[in-house]
Amino acid sequence: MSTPWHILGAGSLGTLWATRLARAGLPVRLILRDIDRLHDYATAGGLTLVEQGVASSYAIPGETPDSPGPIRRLLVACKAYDAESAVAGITHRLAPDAELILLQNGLGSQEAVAAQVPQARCISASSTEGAFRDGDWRVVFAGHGYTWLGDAGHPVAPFWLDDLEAAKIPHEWSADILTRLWRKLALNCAINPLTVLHDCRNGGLQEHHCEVATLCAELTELLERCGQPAAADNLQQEVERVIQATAANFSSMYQDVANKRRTEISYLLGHACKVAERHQLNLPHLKQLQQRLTAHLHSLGLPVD
Ligand code: NAD
Ligand code: KPL
Repeated sequence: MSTPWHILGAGSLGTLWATRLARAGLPVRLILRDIDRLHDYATAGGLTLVEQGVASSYAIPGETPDSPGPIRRLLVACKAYDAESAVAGITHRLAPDAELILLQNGLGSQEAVAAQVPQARCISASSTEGAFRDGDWRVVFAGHGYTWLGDAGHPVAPFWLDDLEAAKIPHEWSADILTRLWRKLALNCAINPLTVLHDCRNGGLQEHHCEVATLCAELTELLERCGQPAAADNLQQEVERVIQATAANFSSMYQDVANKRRTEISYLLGHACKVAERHQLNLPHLKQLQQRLTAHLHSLGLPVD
């Protein structure tokens, strides 16, 4: 029998992965936060994936961090701010050859998790797939995309990419995953906070062209300074392309704020500002953006970290 996929975080992306892997006949196990969540899940009877309006349910077995048995392959599908504490709860179960796949957006959480599990191989992922929850244990597949996976310290692709192939999860092994993560972080820093502050869809930023251009210039400087010139390449053009291509959409940060959910600010803009400071790089507009966003979140009673 092939190695089970343990999924930590039964939210949007975790469910999107779990259901597709299960549909392909692969062994999958969900790790729920605690016994109450496990009971709740057992009552629901499984996870439901809604694709093009059609709902399919999968009775994937659930467990808690305290369940017995080793974990050899773990998909960490929590938000960036939860990843470290969630992994801390299952480290005692990790097999010596365990592999972790980290689905978190932004940067900072991957390093924190890897430091916690020095014996394990940590693979970072950057995904453009889109999913959202429309009920408990129920996820809508909202946007087809791609997931890049890579391991900055070890360029050889794992054999289990075959499982993703079988599950029809579009993916590619990336030799420069850090560049991909930085590029996405830069895009998110140039777009997401401004959509929150200007209360607009991504396309609304076409009216704030100068502000976007100034941020792109500072982000380019940052990427070049921290050894990511490829991520800096034509950043402004790419940001403008994404703004146009996703003009009708609300950014993920906009949606988090609109739904009164904690944002991943610390792993996006916060991380960019922290790295700039480490390099003694003065990026006044980026810093001001962080201050404006922090003040805005604070005024709404949302966490600022
Ligand atoms: P989500 O909030 O829908 O799901 C996270 C899940 O993790 C929640 O169910 C939460 O209860 C669970 N969780 C948190 N701590 C836990 C713990 N200690 N034990 C067990 N479960 C725990 O989040 P999401 O939208 O799936 O996003 C996950 C990551 O993927 C984020 O970093 C996000 O930015 C990134 N991402 C999401 C999408 C998307 O379309 N949803 C797309 C690309 C990237
Ligand atoms: O990834 C995004 C998000 O909303 O988080 C895009 C669409 C690229 C905007 O930054």
